[in-house]
Amino acid sequence: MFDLRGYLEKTSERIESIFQSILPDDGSRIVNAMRHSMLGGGKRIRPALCIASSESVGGSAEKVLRAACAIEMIHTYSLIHDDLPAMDDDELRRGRPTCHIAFDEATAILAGDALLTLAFETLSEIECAGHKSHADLAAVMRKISRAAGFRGMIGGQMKDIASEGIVLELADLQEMHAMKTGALIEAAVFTGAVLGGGNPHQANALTDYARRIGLAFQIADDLLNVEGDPAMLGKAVGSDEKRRKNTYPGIMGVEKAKRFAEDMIKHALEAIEPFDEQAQPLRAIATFIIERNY
Ligand code: GRG
Repeated sequence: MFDLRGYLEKTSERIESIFQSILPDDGSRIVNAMRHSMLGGGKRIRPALCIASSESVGGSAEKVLRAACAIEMIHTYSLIHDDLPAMDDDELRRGRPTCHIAFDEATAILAGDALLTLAFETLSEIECAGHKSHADLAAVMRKISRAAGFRGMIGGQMKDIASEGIVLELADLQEMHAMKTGALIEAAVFTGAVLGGGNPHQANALTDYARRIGLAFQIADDLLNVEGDPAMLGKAVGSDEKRRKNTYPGIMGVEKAKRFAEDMIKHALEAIEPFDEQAQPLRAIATFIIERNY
């Protein structure tokens, strides 16, 4: 059986080591805040997906490590800003004080901005080696930029805020989450496929896989906010109901939401059925997404 725990631990070590080399400790307040949020926590699902996607098309982890680290920086920036008093106002993240609690609000805003910009600086420095063309790298940067921006994560967050207290239709909820959570997950898988040397046919199948696990990931996140253990999650639960947020369990009930997520994972696995055993990490991550308790 595939050792996903070991795979995620190794991913975490790799990402932390790359990040330490990109942003060594210089003792400044802004770097301390960036390092506080980036190091020592988080499942590292997005970088793991990027690496696993590369491996599934015969590429290596090394080929995509810097891009995977850049994607984790963008994700971490979104968590820092999402935790701010103007957003979800949370004090605990990844089992530690959120950035604005450990530092202060202004520093947390700047640390998020600095991680976002550092991510794109890091992407721009990826060497155009082997068969990779500048057009491939540009496609990756475009995909990640769109996923992070107003057509993706930020647009989804805006819809989320605007719909607090209003009951959404399922299709609108799905669109909101495809933007807020799904787009960056899809970008991580796409990046691995392209930089790993996959062909367009493989990239399409992997995109199909990514869209389905992205949706299941958000359903699982919603379910954990209802049923999860704060000690395991390293963050508070019950906040969605308090803020009258639109969630899958809220709209369709806990049991139906669970079945919906299971269905999504079944279809995701079907999308990558033609891939060989090198896609085992992708298969294990898909299953983990709905079975996780953190
Ligand atoms: C620009 C002011 C400003 C704010 C931006 C972009 C944004 C705020 C928020 C994005 C919304 C967001 C946080 C989406 C991600 C939702 C989600 C499921 C997060 C949890 O991801 P995990 O479980 O976390 O992968 P770990 O800690 O394991 O990395």
